[in-house]
Amino acid sequence: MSNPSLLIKDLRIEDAESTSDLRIRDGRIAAIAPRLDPTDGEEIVHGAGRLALPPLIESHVHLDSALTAGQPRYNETGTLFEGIEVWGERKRELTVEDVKERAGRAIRQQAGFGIQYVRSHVDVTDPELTALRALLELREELRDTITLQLVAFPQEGILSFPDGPQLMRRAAEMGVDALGAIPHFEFTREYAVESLNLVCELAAEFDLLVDVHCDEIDDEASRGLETLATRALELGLRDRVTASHTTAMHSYNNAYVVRLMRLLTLSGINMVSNPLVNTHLQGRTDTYPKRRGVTRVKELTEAGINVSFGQDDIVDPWNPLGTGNLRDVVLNGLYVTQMMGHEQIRRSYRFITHNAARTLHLGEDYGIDVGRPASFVILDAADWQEALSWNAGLIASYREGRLIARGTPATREILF
Ligand code: 17E
Ligand code: FE2
Repeated sequence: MSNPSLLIKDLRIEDAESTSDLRIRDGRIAAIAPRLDPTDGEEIVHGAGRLALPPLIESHVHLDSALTAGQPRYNETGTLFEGIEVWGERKRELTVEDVKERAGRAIRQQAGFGIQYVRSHVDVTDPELTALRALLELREELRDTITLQLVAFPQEGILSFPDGPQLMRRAAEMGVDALGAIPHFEFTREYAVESLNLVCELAAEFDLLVDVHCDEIDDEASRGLETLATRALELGLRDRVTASHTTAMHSYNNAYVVRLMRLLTLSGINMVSNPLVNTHLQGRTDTYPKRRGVTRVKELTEAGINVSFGQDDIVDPWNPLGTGNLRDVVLNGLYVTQMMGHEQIRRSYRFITHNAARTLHLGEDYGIDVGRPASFVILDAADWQEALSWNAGLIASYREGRLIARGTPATREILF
């Protein structure tokens, strides 16, 4: 048959009250209706009332370090800073093959949970830029199946690292999607400000996105975010800029946050929170009470600022556990930010779908709608609350009409 189409019956699309049938033709969604009758020779799949979501999006992960936990040693203090030291040791051993093999494995794990879009930070504080070369190759090899966005991430600083500014420019020339910074790790507040100015200007020059590891520290005096948001506003970069982590915002005084919220709203920037890993890394200098160290997701969301959730790490010096499954991140995120109201839970899949799509600038091709590419996932649950509670497995992941990952429904037998 020259023009096969596929009819999937009985799917709950996002948070719809009732189920729909969905037709895929030529890699696009051709129709959605409460009931569609099969055409001649059309293949039929029974959705059985299961949940369909737009593809899941990992908006913040470090694939260059994925699956290296214990190499050469474990991070026993659980601090960000010991993680950076351990990674600094492992980094000396990197080869292109090593990075591609681990990152490729991690991406396939992610795909098994329904992820199709991944923004990975890549450490560029390496004169050889080995990890970046590896991930640029992987981005090309996977391009038809998984969208990989790469952020040039200066793990050991820009102004505080030998040739840091030149390495950022080289990364921009090599074709990264976004530029990062790490103001709270620079030697001085002045360097922090200068590094943010530098990446915003470089991003404007190369027409790149910006995604900064911003104020990932429990220091209430760490205020990179106000500088980043101001540059985003004044250079007109606006929602092309993202502030990741912003854990210091947990510790800011409320009077300052009121002033900051106005600026954040004006600037239009996106925020990414990594609740699972930051509850592990932050609060490490506290005795009791011990801070949670997660940015103010509830208040930001209520103010209309776009927030997504990321995994941050998969089995590396900053997170010894994890699989890449974003469900764990959303579950932890809702508990730790106390976003446990009924509507907050119902809408929480947006942290790993629509909100993340805005941050990644995926545009009009993203979402389950007639005329758009037939890219979506089916999870083994009747709705999102059930998927979240039961850690529902993936049934199918379609990318432009092509099945790229699948699973079988989990069964349990209670033997009494
Ligand atoms: N590097 C960093 O600076 N912060 C993190 N959370 C990770 C790596 C995972
Ligand atoms: Fe990170």
